[in-house]
Amino acid sequence: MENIKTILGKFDFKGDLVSCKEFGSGHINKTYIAKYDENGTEQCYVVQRVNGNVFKNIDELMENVFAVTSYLREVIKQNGGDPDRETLHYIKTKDGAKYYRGDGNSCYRAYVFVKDSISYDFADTEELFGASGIAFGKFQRMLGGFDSGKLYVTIPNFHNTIWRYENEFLPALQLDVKNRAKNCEAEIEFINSRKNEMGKLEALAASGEIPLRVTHNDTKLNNVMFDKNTNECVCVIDLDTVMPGIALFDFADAIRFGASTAAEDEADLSKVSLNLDYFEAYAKGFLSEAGDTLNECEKANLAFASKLITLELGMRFLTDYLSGDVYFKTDYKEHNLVRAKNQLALAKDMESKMSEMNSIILNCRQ
Ligand code: ADP
Ligand code: GN1
Ligand code: MG
Repeated sequence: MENIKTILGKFDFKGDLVSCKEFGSGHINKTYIAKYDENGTEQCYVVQRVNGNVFKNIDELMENVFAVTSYLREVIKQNGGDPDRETLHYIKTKDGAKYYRGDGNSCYRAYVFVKDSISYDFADTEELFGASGIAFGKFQRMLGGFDSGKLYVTIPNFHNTIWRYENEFLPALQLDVKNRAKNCEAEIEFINSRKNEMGKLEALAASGEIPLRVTHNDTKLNNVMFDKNTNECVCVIDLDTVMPGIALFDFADAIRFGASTAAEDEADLSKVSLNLDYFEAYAKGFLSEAGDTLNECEKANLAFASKLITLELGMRFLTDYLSGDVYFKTDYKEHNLVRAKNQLALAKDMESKMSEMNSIILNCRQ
């Protein structure tokens, strides 16, 4: 495979290369931060190798991200904001292409590192987490006028939980290629016993009660950049899964990741629960921006969606464990099983707190 310096040379970056390091804690792509010196001024760029196993059509993916970021730039300008800081700025290759296709079909794309920004894997305070709710709510609101039908579906059925159950989980369980099903009987039972609720949001979308909107689909806390001096939200990143979708999942995925009392791969399940104060802080932030965009049916399902996506992620991690760890990056042999147990414990805790979660949403709406 080409070395990273050769890849960097394909992009239209300014100045001389000073350093390039691998960076970030994402489960899918490989991210590098490259520092350049342009006549004494530091310029930083993010270069990513896109995971071709996950994203089958990079042309469509890059069309989506260019379309959405161009649209956001205009909205941000109209609102008097700074488009260079408040949305991603992709850099084309020296040949004018949206990405570089290297050896072995590997694809790389680049954008400007958001200056003086930082991302967090865990929010130390509910204020910080609430601020990320404002960021994703604003993202939803700013894209309210963008026709979602113009976007390609980069990963079909991405948050179609019942589809994932029937077409990914059950086949993986039946094949059981690594003979691992015996290690997770309780988790399999937990998932199977919740089959009936997996199709609820899809059914509401099919009946038209929930509309398809432009959605981010991967609203983890570490997909928001904060100002490293003031901790204000600057920009939403990781736009690979921007597609037509159900907006509820953008709220829900952020809760799943950021309102848990433990990391997504914490093995000690006694530490895993939903922090209701964090849930409330995020709901307030998100609804303050996106509240007018969402309809009644969407608002009524925010708490349920949080539990559903947590169940979905538990099922996705378990599917990958059963399949021999072929999708998510893992650091050790049982990593996906630990993640699955963690997510299912969190979903169970949310079930016990569902009426409190619903009351919090009702209060935030008043
Ligand atoms: P992944 O799909 O692997 O999660 P991301 O696009 O989220 O990849 O990038 C991984 C990490 O790199 C982010 O969590 C963030 O810390 C950092 N990062 C990505 N893009 C930028 C950017 N434009 N400016 C600053 N940091 C960035
Ligand atoms: C992946 O790339 P990253 O780490 O932001 C995954 C999400 C999961 C998440 C779980 C394209 O996101 O769907 O929710 O891991 N992205 C894709 O941490 O599958
Ligand atoms: Mg990410």
